[in-house]
Amino acid sequence: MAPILYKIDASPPANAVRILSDIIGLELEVRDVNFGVLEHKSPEHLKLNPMGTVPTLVDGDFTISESHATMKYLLSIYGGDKSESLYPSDVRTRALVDQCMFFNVGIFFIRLKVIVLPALFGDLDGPTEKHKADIDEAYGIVEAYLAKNKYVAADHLTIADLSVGATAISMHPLHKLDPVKFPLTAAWIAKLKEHPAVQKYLVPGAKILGDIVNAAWDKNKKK
Ligand SMILES: N[C@@H](CCC(=O)N[C@@H](CS)C(=O)NCC(=O)O)C(=O)O
Repeated sequence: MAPILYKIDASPPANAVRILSDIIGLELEVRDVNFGVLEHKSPEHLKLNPMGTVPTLVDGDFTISESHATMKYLLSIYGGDKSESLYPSDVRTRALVDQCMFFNVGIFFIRLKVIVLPALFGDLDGPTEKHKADIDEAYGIVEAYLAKNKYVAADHLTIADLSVGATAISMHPLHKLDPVKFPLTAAWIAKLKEHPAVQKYLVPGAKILGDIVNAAWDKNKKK
């Protein structure tokens, strides 16, 4: 039976998991979670994932949430010969992949989340100057990683690119990346966008997120 992925199309971390699944040829049964009625905070969903977030994955009798942990799990079980390049076993390369994944969890994605959730579920009517400065700082960190390797953690694509890339591509419609200030990041994003799985999930997902959040900002401005 295919693992079940609870997701929304607009979710960058859910799209990172879906891109990975495509790359390793793993079929997922996807189920939408209705954020409009707070289904992600329902007792049923909280039982699967106490954080009340997507993505959440159910693989038989095993449940895992948090996209970065989920991607490592899927690679270990289903990655086959793709595992070594996507999450290299060389200790230092793997440490650099982890570094980028933790940067995404703790810094980059959070800087997206703080301009999205308060717009959808509160009164935020656009990113403040502080939000924008924080996002630019995070773009600068990605730029510094890319000054060392062709991709964020190595000279080839790893799962770190899927996670950090999902945030970067989804952030762009909310606070544009300046290609003059961050040329390496702009070129890396353009390269990622050529990938068929990125085109299939992330490019449309980022557009949906951008449209929803921009509409929420406009609506909140009129309050
Ligand atoms: N670090 C987590 C973040 C998950 C997350 O925050 N997902 C968002 C959707 S993109 C969500 O479910 N937000 C609802 C909430 O935080 O209440 C991951 O990578 O899975």
